[in-house]
Amino acid sequence: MKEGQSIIDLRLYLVTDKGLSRGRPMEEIVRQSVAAGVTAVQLREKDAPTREFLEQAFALRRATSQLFVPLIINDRVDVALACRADGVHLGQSDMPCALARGLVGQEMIIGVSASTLEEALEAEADGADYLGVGPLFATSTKADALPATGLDLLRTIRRAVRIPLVGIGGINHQNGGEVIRAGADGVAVVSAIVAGADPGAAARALRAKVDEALEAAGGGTAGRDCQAQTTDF
Ligand code: TZP
Ligand code: MG
Repeated sequence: MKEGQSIIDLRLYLVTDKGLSRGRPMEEIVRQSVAAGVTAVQLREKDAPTREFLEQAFALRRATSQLFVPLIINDRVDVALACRADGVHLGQSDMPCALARGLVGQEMIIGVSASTLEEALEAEADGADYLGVGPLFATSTKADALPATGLDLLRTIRRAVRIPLVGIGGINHQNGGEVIRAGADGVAVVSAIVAGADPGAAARALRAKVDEALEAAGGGTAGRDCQAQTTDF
């Protein structure tokens, strides 16, 4: 990868949560929000049995391929491989990044969650393609979320690693710009889009803040020279 080039456009990264979708099909929320500026989608299914997780993964694989946005699967390397996702996102209690890399090969994107500088450095050394840093702000979306780290963690990690960073946790259109100004290449959001009465309007408002902040910062790594990795399906 060339310096300053990212393999995934992280500017506005939608993370799904069926429990917050007010009964609306996730494909519909994905379509509306991608049309309004979401650049990447992560399927996050914390409670679904494997069969159900796979069904949702194949449904979102079809939708995201049609929409030309990458699909990342949360937690499960096997589900990511089975549905030919563009990537997998691993937390600190999931399969270690280095082992996952051995299974998925060099082409698949691997994202890793980091809540400390040490975790960030380790993930980069282990071959992660991007980091999800947080929870930056208080959130009720993740049951076992650590206390909010604040933006200083993001600033510290930005200075220490070269791979793209996405902030996560309690991000909305009011604080999204600050997250970019603190060094993130993009923002990952669940409730601000998924739980919104109008997911498209929420995505549009967030994307405008992200773009404004990236523009002022001279463009983040994810915002320039992105190579589309979307798999045909
Ligand atoms: N990881 C850290 S915080 C979080 C995850 C999955 C939840 C973020 O959800 P929200 O609704 O955007 O605060
Ligand atoms: Mg996980």
